Amino acid sequence: MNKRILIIGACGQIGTELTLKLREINGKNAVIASDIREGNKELMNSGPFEFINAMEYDSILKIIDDFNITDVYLMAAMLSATGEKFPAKAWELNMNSLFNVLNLAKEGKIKKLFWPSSIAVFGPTTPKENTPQETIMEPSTVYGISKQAGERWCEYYFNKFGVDVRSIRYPGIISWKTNPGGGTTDYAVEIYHNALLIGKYSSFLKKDTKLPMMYMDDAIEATIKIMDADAKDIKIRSSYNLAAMSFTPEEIANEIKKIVPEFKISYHSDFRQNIADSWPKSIDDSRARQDWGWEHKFDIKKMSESMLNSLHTKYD
Ligand code: AKB
Repeated sequence: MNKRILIIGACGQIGTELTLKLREINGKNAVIASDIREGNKELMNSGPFEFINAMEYDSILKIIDDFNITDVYLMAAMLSATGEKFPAKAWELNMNSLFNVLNLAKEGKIKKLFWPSSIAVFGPTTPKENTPQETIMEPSTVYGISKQAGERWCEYYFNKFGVDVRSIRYPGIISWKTNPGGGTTDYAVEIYHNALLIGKYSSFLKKDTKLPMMYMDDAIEATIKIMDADAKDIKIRSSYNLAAMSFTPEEIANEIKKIVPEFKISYHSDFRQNIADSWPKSIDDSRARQDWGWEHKFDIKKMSESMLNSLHTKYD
C-alpha cells in the first residue's frame, strides 16, 4: 500500500517545512496537512488541509479514515517558554495529543508514527558537554517533563503493543520560512530577522549561553530519514539524540557581523535564561549516526549565509 501521510501541527515552524518537503517527495495529495489554525500562504496553497485539534481523538480518527492515512507526524506541542507560563495547558496538550496517536497506532489505524522529543528532556544534573544518549535526566521545565514522559510512553507502546514509533530529540531549530513560537532557542531565529530589519538585537540569553542548535534543512532531513529507515535499524524507541552545532549568542552575532558589519547585539536576560542554563551545551548523537546513518550538513557559517540570503530575498 502506498504511503499516505497526515501531519498534525502542520502550520508550526517545523510542520510547515516538513509538509512542503514530504509533498515534494510523495506528491501533494499523499500528504494531508492539519492544524487548529491556518498556516502561511505557501503551506495553504501546497495541497490538502484539514482543521484538527490534536487533543480530539475522534477528529484525528475521522481524517485517518477519510484519507486512508498510513503515517502520522505529530508536530503540535507547547514549547519550553510558553509552557512555563501555562503549565497545565502544556501538559494537557503535549500528553493528550501523544496518547491520541499512540492509541490510534495501537489499534492498527496507522502503521508508523513520528513524535518529536527535545534536548529539554535533560536537566541541571545532566552532564553538559557531549551529553550521552543514556544519562541522568531530571528536566526542570513542564515542556521537558512532558517530553521525557512522552519518550517513556513511546518505548512502552513499542515494547508492549509493537507500535512503530520513531523519535528524535531536536535541538534548537533555526529557519527563515516560518517563525518558531514560545521556545527558549527562538533568539537564534529572531537575531537574523532583526539584523536585516533594524541592524541590532537585544538577546534574552547571556552572551556565553551555549546551546545545541540545527538548521531546518538538517532537521527535516533527519526527520524523513528516521521515518524511511528499516524498522530493524531503529534500536532506540524512546528518542535519539541528534546534533549539528553548538554556539552562544555572542558567536552567532560575530558570524552575522561578517555579513552585516554594522550589526549590534546587547544582552538582557529574562526567565528563559534559567531554562537555557538547565540544558546541555553539546550533544553526543553517535547512536543516530550509527543506527540509521544520520549526517548533518550545516555548520554556523553555512547556516548564517543561507539564513541571511533567504531573508534578504524575502524582505526585498
Ligand atoms: C524550545 O526552545 O523550547 C525548543 C526546544 C529546544 O525543544 N526549541
